[in-house]
Amino acid sequence: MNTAPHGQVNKGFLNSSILASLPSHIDVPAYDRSLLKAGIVHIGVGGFHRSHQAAYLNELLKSPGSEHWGICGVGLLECNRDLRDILVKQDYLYSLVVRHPNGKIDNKIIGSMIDFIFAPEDKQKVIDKLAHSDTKIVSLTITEGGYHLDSETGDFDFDNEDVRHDIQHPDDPITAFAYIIAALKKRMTSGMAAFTVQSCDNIQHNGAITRKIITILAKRQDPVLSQWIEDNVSFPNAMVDRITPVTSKTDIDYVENTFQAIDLWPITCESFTQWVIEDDFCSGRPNWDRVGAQFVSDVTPFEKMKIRLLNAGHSVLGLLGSIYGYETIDETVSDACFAQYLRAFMDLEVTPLLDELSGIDLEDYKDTLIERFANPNIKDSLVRICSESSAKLPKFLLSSIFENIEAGRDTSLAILVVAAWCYYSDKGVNQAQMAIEIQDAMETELAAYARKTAVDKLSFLKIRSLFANLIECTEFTEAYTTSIDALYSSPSDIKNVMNSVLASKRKLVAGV
Ligand code: CS2
Repeated sequence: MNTAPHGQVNKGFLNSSILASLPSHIDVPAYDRSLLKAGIVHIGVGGFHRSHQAAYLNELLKSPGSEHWGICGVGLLECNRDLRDILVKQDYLYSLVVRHPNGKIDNKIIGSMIDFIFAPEDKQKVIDKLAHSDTKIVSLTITEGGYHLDSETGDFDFDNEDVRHDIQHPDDPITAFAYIIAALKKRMTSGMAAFTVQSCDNIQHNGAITRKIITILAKRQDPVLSQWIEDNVSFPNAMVDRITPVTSKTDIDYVENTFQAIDLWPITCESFTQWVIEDDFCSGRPNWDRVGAQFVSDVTPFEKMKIRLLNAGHSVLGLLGSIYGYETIDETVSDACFAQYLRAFMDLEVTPLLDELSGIDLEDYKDTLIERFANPNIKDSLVRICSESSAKLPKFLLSSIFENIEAGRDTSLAILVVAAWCYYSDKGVNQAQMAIEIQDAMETELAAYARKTAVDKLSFLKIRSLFANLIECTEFTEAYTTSIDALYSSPSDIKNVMNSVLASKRKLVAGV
């Protein structure tokens, strides 16, 4: 994150004392923040949490009656130290700049967060907060990688170093799951009610998966605790959506000029927002439906639609666009070659996998997605989109590939994206030979396997924890080899490769 420019400070730093003096067009929290109690403890206070859940609560708090639904943020990682320092300095306030596609901008100060605990400094404080009687919901945005799931088995990775530590030292937690288990144990032992664990990550069945992880981990410690969790804790599934780019210096400067105050970590996001939640909360919940969220009994079809179209669509544009040399999603999708490829991928390789959803017209949904991606006021970098692809692609893209192969359907458009991921991991440069910034926990392993492609075309697929048994599937490997050959023989023309894969696909669909 960039910090605010120093040395030009005649504006005040954002905090409670200057709210009343901000320009009148800024939407400031008009509610009394001193009355709020932290009914929600949120682990993983990234940009997305601040543009989404915290923003929904900010709207809800504008009407009286929800004062017990303030948020206490928790940062588990050493890299959350700056965020903690900034939030403390700003009385946990931050600016949210909502940019509509037509150029309209909503400028807000979000006041729903009232505390923040930085775990590396005081782990017990986090456990005590989770176990506090005010805490009714513990919500999570710990990213797709934070769930430590193996693509091959679908199981939780007990070999992960942090997980191994947590099993051996349950009183000195590292992962979010171990903190939650320690707090639930405290609640069970002291006869308190449980809290709801609410995942807000882009994983299908995010609640069910969180339940499974927490109960099996707890079982290793104490089967009675695990059973108590099964019986008392609810884990609602949810579909979450709002595009939130990484904060840039331009965003910081915009806030300083428009809000006439210095916010060291503002958030910018698109105007679209969606939250579909299973109504399963063991200790009560805010009335999020009063401010636009939707409660349903089964979120599965919504999650699948969003993850397989939006998130996978992002990865399609991100990997192919990076190789071409684009830097943001809006510039990539404004290129007709990429827009057509994306649309064909959505129509031909994802739509057939989706269930009917009452009230949602899939054609409109896809049109809206392309408009959202094209929002020229949201500069969402391809570096962000491609970051942690090793945690994202299995859930966003490979799951559709597996389902299509299983159903005997061609999936060559998605297969080119996997081949492009290999090429991107191997070369690390775009077609103009400029370095691509790759951020991935598996970067070294990805590069090592990808670099053997010249001598073994299927080398990349040997990373079984990602690709499971795809290497044994000829429907996959034939199309993959064609794409690898095309990419490696004409590396300077990704659009040509995309057009030729798309043309073959269209012929196949037309039956010619
Ligand atoms: C993105 C998501 O990380 C990614 O690859 O697809 O962060 C996406 O912007 C959000 O899920 C939108 O709701």
